[in-house]
Amino acid sequence: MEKIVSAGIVESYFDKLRRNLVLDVAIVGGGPSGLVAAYYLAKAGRRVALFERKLAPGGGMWGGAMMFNDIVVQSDALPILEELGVSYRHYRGDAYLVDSVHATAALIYAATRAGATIFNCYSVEDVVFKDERVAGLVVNWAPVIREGMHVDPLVIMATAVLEGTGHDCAIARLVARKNGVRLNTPTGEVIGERSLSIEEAERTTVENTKEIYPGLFVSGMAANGVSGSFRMGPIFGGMLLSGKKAAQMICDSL
Ligand code: 48F
Repeated sequence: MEKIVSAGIVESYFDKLRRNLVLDVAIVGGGPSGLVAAYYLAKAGRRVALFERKLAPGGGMWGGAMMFNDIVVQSDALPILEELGVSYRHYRGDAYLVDSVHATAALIYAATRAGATIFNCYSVEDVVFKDERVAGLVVNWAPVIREGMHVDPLVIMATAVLEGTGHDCAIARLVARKNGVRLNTPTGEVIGERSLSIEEAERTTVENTKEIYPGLFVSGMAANGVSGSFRMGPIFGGMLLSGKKAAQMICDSL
């Protein structure tokens, strides 16, 4: 049994990795917007993989607000919760309550069940930049990056890259800085997020979900970060709608 267990894992893992070296869409970050995008892209029949640097995908959704593990979602995002099998209950006005652990687990399950592959413990450290477009990801083990080990990365080629890295928007930043290019933002650069303002932030998260450079799309909090809009705290309707919009835009562009 010992030999079979190890052989099975090694064979299966490297087969999975080999099948995902060339993708339609590579998603950076397994927060709610990236997971929802992965679900809709896989459902549309695209070859999509998501790269998450932590052990558990889910980003900022697990912990609710200050580790009180409930989140709020508004009515316009309820059809997404229903499609993904997430339970919710009405609270007041346009606020619906969702158990954040249940919701995060459901998003991960829905994305993988639809056919998206998730590679956890992968850090995206750079992009492939070819013919003035983003053409893939440069990836390494997250612990290699954390330890500062001098180990060269691998490359994943992709027709489109979606950045769903949350508040840092690190991928857009490095694309602009390293290649001296202007992004499709009001200033041509990564502006950085503003303070908290819920209604405005929720609306602009969806509005700012777009292709910011040929081959590079942004979703979720990264979309607001690059375009200089507000943060919103533990309300997640905009994240879900942003992921769905990103998937639709990418499908249209492929
Ligand atoms: O921040 P995050 O949850 O992304 P999101 O979809 O959702 C934002 C909300 O959680 C919340 C909010 C309220 O609505 O504002 O913050 O915008 O998840 C981002 C994920 O990306 C991973 C990171 O570990 C997290 O799980 N990530 C970030 N940089 C990298 C990365 C990287 N370079 N390589 C791989 N994963």
